[in-house]
Amino acid sequence: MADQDTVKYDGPAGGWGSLRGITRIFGKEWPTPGVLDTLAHQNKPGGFMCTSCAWTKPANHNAFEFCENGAKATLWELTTRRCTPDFFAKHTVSELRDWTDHDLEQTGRLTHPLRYDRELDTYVACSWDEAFSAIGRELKSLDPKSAVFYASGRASLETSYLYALFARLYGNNNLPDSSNMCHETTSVALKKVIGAPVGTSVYEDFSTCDAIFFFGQNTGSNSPRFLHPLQDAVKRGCRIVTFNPVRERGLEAMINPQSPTEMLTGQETQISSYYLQVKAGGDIAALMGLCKHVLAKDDEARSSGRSVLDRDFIDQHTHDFEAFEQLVRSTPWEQIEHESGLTRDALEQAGQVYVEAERVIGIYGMGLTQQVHGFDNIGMFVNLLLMKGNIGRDGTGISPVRGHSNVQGQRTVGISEKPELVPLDRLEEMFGFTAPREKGLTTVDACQGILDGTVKAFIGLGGNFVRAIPEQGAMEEAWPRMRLTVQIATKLNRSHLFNGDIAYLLPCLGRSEEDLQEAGPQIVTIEDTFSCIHGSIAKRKPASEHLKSELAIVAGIAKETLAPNPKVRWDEWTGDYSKVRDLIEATYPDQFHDFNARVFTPGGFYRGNSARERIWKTESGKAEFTLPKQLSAAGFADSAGRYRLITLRSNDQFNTTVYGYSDRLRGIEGTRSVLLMSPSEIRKAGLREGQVVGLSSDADDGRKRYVGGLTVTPFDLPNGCIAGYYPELNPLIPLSHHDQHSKTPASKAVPVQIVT
Ligand SMILES: Nc1nc2c(c(=O)[nH]1)N[C@H]1C(S)=C(S)[C@@H](COP(=O)(O)OP(=O)(O)OC[C@H]3O[C@@H](n4cnc5c(=O)[nH]c(N)nc54)[C@H](O)[C@@H]3O)O[C@H]1N2
Ligand SMILES: Nc1nc2c(c(=O)[nH]1)N[C@H]1C(S)=C(S)[C@@H](COP(=O)(O)OP(=O)(O)OC[C@H]3O[C@@H](n4cnc5c(=O)[nH]c(N)nc54)[C@H](O)[C@@H]3O)O[C@H]1N2
Ligand SMILES: [Mo]
Repeated sequence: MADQDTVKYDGPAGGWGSLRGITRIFGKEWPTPGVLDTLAHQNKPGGFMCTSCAWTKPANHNAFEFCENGAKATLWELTTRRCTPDFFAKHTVSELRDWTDHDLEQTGRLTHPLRYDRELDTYVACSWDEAFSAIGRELKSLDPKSAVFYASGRASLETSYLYALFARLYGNNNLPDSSNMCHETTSVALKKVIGAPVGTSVYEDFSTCDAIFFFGQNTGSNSPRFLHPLQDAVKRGCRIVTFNPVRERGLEAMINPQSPTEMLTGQETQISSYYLQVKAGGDIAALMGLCKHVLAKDDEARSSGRSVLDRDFIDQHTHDFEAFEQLVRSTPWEQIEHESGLTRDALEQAGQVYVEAERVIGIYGMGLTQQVHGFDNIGMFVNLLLMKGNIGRDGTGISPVRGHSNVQGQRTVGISEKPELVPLDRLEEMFGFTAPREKGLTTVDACQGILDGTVKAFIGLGGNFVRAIPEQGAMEEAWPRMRLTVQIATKLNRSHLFNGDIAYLLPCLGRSEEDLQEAGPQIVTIEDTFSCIHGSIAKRKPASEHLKSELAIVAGIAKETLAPNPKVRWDEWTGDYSKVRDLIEATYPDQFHDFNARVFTPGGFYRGNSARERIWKTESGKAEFTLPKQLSAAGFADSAGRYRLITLRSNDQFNTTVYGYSDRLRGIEGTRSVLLMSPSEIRKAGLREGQVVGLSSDADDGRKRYVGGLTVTPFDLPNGCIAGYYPELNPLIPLSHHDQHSKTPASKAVPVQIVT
């Protein structure tokens, strides 16, 4: 229930608010001419593929197939502001550490390759040749195992393939990706239980499903174009059930900004039939409750000769059902209610939607993956779907909504610290080398290595690693102890302000900018959340004549680092990306056959998924039921004064890129330094609205971590849970606080105390 005192936005998602959001950025960013043309072609076949989220780019697209956030991302990239060497001549790097994330990126596009000058404590312009040879020289002198090659999920399939190849030719599998902070739980859990590391639904499934269960994914902010098929589904009678501690407006109601009637009449569509405010970390218990209801209904049905469970599917296609059934039956409702924070009644009502639906899709996001027992969250969600054969049938499926626009694709073409997921034998044959076979470093391992001094070099292909990771205080201190740090980026961010002995900041083209190489303008490709591959072609004039493409930068560094090898042709590949697509096809012939010919397939080409065909590449050869050992996903015990902190994104940010200070959908304006708390918790803690407080870590390691200056803001949240913004609260997350199987940092239930 919403509390009267709660700050909240009563408007729907989409609607006029989203248009105002776009026009505000338009005013602020002075985008280059031609930006409207770019937006008109955004996410359409033969057009440019947005750099914001990984939502699909359908063949039967809308007139404008971009959302508020996609438009913001494009405008942010096509700004006329420039961050030049003159800017750095006026500001030291130490001084810039006091700037906000917003202000750093607001300086505009980076224009020149830059070297960090320690004496001047600032960046100075250098030549590309200087940068490449200095980086190559340093990498050659280091043990390859001590270097990390991070990627943030945006770079194309072509660049990503070559980046991963470079790391392996150099001698390591140290290829962590933003996915390691995000959906790595998915890659590990789904691989284990259904034998495929990605979701099984495709876009068309949304037109035939009868129910959609949402766990911890915030569609309105993070994948707004998904609201269109959702709205259509609701209109044809599909029921939506949401589990989320926060009442997110996008999952409550929406107005389609592309429908003149809806815009003029204010007619909104109610999205969720049931909205259950589960406790942060309470999903294993909530899912257990749903499964318990399904079993109870099956017992009833069986007495009259019917069945709720899909017994044929369970018998033929799954493993360990009996043990799972026993676990569900023996778990008492009181425990489920306690751990989920939900009543039996509410869970039974939601469970009944599942029982009655013939075809169900399970959607999830960071609410499930960023938990200490995130693996079990996903295992339980799959359990629920398996009970009624809701995987591998039209209109069904398990469907993680991926984050960065090409994060899934980067994993597909080899950016992975897990050598067993990469066809190393084939690479060895193609490029005549011996590939490293030892496991590489995840994000958490890389952080550990930087802290203990074993990691000596860090190359960042995009992203804002230092700001996105946990344990930010200690990490910022340790970072400068590295020998070499290199960041390939479009805009200045906090990670560029912590530098190793030798440090370079290399500016690259954005995806909306024309990429001219020897063979002419180049196409790049990306993979969306439904495993569809899309070509992207960009026409805007680059922000500076000194920029290079990401692919050319990777090739430039690789060439200076590695010994010559006639099978490795960096210049040829840089001159013509279609040759890199040929390499991808040769490496993954089943998924990427006829790659160059299929680049502009409307709606993308589907690279397939075995689990969708009910082929289970698991240990048992069947889909696995998972038996969680605990009902709480939070991974720590509750105690007096300890809260579960949820770190949230607003619709006015893309990860660490903060466009502005308007969290329109949650009604929080003008500041991000807030502590969201239910009015009853505020009273219980003896606080008052508007009071400025701090948060300190309450992890059992006893280590001091603190963030201050947070204004207590009443907000509709379950008891025991408080919330604030990512990345500002990242210093509070211990490095050891991560999913037990995948090491994804557990940013959605962090143990903290309030300090007054
Ligand atoms: N505008 C915008 N779009 C984005 C991004 C962005 O920052 N801004 N980031 C992109 C990236 S990289 C990613 S990974 C995706 C992330 O997109 P999402 O997966 O939606 O991630 P979050 O917004 O971090 O969290 C999702 C939801 O989980 C809920 N939640 C928190 N704890 C729990 C819990 O214990 N249980 C349940 N059931 N729910 C919980 C939160 O209230 C929130 O609504 O979005 C992508 N798209
Ligand atoms: N507490 C907490 N922490 C989290 C999360 C959370 O929910 N809570 N979410 C996690 C998740 S899901 C993710 S994905 C990570 C995100 O971590 P990252 O992917 O590392 O971070 P971003 O903020 O997406 O990176 C932004 C920077 O990317 C650069 N950039 C933008 N476009 C381009 C481009 O086209 N090319 C190149 N080379 N650079 C470009 C710009 O310099 C910009 O400043 O954060 C994680 N951290
Ligand atoms: Mo992400």
